[in-house]
Parts: sequence; C-alpha cells; structure tokens
Amino acid sequence: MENWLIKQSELVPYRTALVYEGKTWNFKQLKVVVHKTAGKLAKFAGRLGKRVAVIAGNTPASYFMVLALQQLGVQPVLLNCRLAFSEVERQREDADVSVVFVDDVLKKSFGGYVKKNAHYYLISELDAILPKEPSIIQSFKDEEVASVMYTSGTTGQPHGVLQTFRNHFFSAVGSAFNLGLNPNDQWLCAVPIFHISGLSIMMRSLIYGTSVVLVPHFDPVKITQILVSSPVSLMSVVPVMLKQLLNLYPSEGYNSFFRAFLLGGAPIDAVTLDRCKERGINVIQSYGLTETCSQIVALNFADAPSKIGSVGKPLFPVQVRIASKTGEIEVKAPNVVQGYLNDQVSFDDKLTQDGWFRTGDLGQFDDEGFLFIKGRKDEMFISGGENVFPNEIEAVYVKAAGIKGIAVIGIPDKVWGQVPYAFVEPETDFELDDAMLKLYGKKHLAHYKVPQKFIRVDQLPRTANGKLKHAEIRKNFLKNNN
Ligand code: S0N
Ligand code: MG
Ligand code: MG
Repeated sequence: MENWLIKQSELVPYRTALVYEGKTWNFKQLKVVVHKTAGKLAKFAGRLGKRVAVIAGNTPASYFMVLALQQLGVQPVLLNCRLAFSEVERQREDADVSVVFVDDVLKKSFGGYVKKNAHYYLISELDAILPKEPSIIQSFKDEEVASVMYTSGTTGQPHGVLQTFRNHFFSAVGSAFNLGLNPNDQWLCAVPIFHISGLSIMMRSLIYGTSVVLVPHFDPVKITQILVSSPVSLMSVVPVMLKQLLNLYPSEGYNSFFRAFLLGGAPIDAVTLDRCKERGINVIQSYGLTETCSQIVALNFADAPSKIGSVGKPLFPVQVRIASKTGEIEVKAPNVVQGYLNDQVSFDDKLTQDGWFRTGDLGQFDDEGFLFIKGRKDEMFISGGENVFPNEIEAVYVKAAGIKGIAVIGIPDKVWGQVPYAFVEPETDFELDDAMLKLYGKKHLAHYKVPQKFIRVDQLPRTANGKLKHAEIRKNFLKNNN
C-alpha cells in the first residue's frame, strides 16, 4: 500500500486533515509537520529501536508523534494515560521500549517520572532539536505493525495487541461501507487516541482523506458547542459520554452536517436510546475490540431506529458466528489482528481450530441476523468504556498486608455502567482500613480499577479446587442490596 500520509498529501493536499482548538492543518501541512517530527526523532537514532511508547493525550503533539513513528517504520506503542506508573513500566518492559514520549498535557501525572527516569521524555523536549532529513518509508506493508495497544485478559499480564496496516485498512473499509463516505466528513475525536476507539478515527482520516476534529478532554459543554457550531458530521462515543451530551442537547439541534454518533465500547440502556430517537439523534450502535481494530458489527442508518438494543450486523469484510443460540461471539475478518506481542500462545488460545477469533463476549442473533450482546464468558466488566478484569485487581490486592482473600465484582453504577466492588476476607485479627486500601490500589492500579467499596466477609465462596465463585458473590450482593 502507498504511505497513506504521503498519498493524501498528493491527492487532497488542501483538504482539512486536523482541527484542534481553532487551528487547522490540511493534508499537505500535516505531512510537513509529521515529517519534521520524524526528522527531530533522528536525534534518538540508534535508541528508537523497533518500538517507541507514547503516553498520549488527545493533542496534535501526540497525534504527530504517532504518525511520525509510523513514517519511520517504528511501531508506536500507545499507553493508557490513566495507568499507574508500575503498570506503564510493566508494559514498557514487555514491549522492549527504551524511549517513551509523554504528552506535555500529562505532566501533572507523569512529569515526576520523566525527570527521574532516563527512558521518559516530554514531547516538548523535541522543540529545541533541529530536524535532520528523516528516512521515511515509502510504502506501508500489509503485515507491518502500525500500532500496539495493551489489553488485559483473564490470565496473566496485559498483552500488546499488534495492529497492522492491513487491519486498520479493512476496519476503515468496513466502517465506510456502512456509514457511507462524504469527502467533507469531520469526525470528532473525544475518545482517547491510546484506545482503538480514538486511533481508528485518525487512521480512517488518513485512509479516507477526511478531517479529524480532535478535542483535548471530554468536556460535554464544549463538545455540544462544537456539535452545534462546526460542521462535525460524526462523533465516536461510549455510553457515559452519550448520556451527558444528551442532557445538554439543544432545542435547535446540532449543525446541519451532523450525521450520527457512533456508539461503542459498552452496552447502553434502551431508555437513553429512546430519548435519542425522540429527539431525532442518529445513534449507530456498534461492537468491536482492540483485537479487531475497532468495529466489526454495527447498525446502519435505516435499521438503527427500529433495532434498538442490537449492535447491528457484521460489517462487509467481517464474518461472525455463534455456535449455539446464545453463545460466544467468534469472528473472522481481515481486521482481526494476528497476535499478541511476546505471547503468541495466549493469542492462539483464543483461536478456534479453524482459525476464528473467540471474543469472550456472549451474543445472540435474531431472525433477521441482527446481533445482540448478552454478557461475558468471564468476569470482565466495563467501566466508562474501560475494560476491567477482576483478576488483575485481585492479584494486586492479595499482596497487601491483612488481606487473605479478595474477589472483585462489577456492580451496576448510574454514571459508569459498572464499577468494581471488593469482597475481602481479612487475615485474622487484622483491622483493614478503607482509605488505606484505596490508597494502596491507586498506587498500583489505574484509578478506575480501584474498588469503590470494600465489603468484609468471613469466607469467600470457592469451588472445590479453590477458584472464587464470582457469580455467586454477585448474585448474593445484588439480592441483598436491591
Ligand atoms: C468517559 C471518560 C471521558 C471519563 O473521563 P474524564 O471525564 O476525562 O475523567 P477525569 O476528569 O480524567 O477523571 C475524573 C474521575 O473520573 C474517574 N474516571 C475516569 N474515567 C473513568 C472510567 N472509565 N471509569 C471509572 N472512573 C473513571 C477518574 O479516575 C477520576 O477519578 P479520580 O479523581 O478518583 O481519579 C473516560 O473514561 C473515557 O474516555 N472513556 C472512554 C474510553 C474508550 O474510548 N473506550 C472504548 C474502548 N473500546 C474500544 O476502543 C473498542 C471499541 C471501539 O473501537 C469503539 C468504541 C466507541 C466508539 C467507537 C468505536 C469504534 O469501533 O470505532
Ligand atoms: Mg527523563
Ligand atoms: Mg496478603
């Protein structure tokens, strides 16, 4: 494939590529600024290695950095800015990365680490460097890794998902065949660019030659202003975002080019969707994973109003199957990644004998072929669009003083969808203090993983071979608290 950035700078040089807080870059300017960043990276020459990590904010600086690395044939590893430093370090080491760029907007959380650690740099440290002529790759190879993102699982540590240029390309194709493509489309990106929800907006922009409107933070008031006054046509959201935007929906509606919200990341309630329908707001529900480079199933404009609750039909390049009436969703598609970094065994474990990827999500097709999500095979739950794996939290807490056993459960929450609660078996005669337990969690885990409540129990229910019975704990808790 052509180098997408160079190609668009030739095909549509004067079309807007990026809008950020009143500034715009067309594709020609985007190429210039990205290649300049690539030229500055020459200073790190030998040290860049195969992969470079970016703790990205939703800013042009992070965006240019990700593209610059791709232009140099270096794999950008996008790290979640909400992670605790120990989590970041684990992923950095796993990815064998010796240079980490931290967006300056994250100075508050990471500034101290940048000072203390030789591997870490603020992106602004490049400002003073005079760029050299960068050695830009002329074509994107199908199987070359374009981005790496970490996802947790039910066993072991988070895995680096290896997303190739071909994966991104077919993901973009599937979305375009469904939503249609307008050369004047402007896609608002308020979801993090370190998630595939955000990065896929960037990759689509490069593949389609359309604009990204990037915002630094999810501020519903500011975003509503943008949706009213700028020609934004699409916006990706998770449920918590859509609900807040809906509460601010203005009587005059959004700008006349607005086409739809692309909703993904977590299931949403029917009441919210009904409220959108009453107001004539198009919501395209979708379903996708980091391992599928974003959506694989989505509704279309015609069916969305009548198929509330469904995530739609498999997109054009995608095959989905479910073995029984309600069962695990399995997928085969050119946008399914080929592996996890350093752990092909775990990835291959997720493939069926005939090569379909097992998602861990449960689903059901209706008679017309629309998919409905029916839960999870494991204990994973979603908080504000972030996947949370209880085993990861439990593994951190069993190391804490005074904790003999711990089970973490996703409990329904009005704002976030679900949040973690911990059921704790204290060591005998040990006084556990909630504030200390929270502090301990915040030191080792991203804040959204830290249990909101710690409930003492005498004994956690376990199977004969010692496995925690999460379902039983959840059932009992909900029964006693409803
Ligand atoms: C919802 C967001 C924006 C909330 O973050 P916000 O408002 O920036 O919070 P802060 O001001 O930083 O913090 C305030 C307090 O709130 C806590 N907090 C923040 N986030 C969460 C959370 N998720 N759960 C629980 N608590 C949270 C903070 O910890 C803080 O508390 P203290 O002070 O105690 O620290 C933010 O969470 C967000 O951006 N969420 C969305 C993430 C996302 O994009 N997920 C999608 C991941 N899935 C995929 O990428 C695959 C699907 C996909 O590709 C897709 C998804 C959606 C749409 C389209 C697609 C597609 O297919 O293209
Ligand atoms: Mg440093
Ligand atoms: Mg212990």
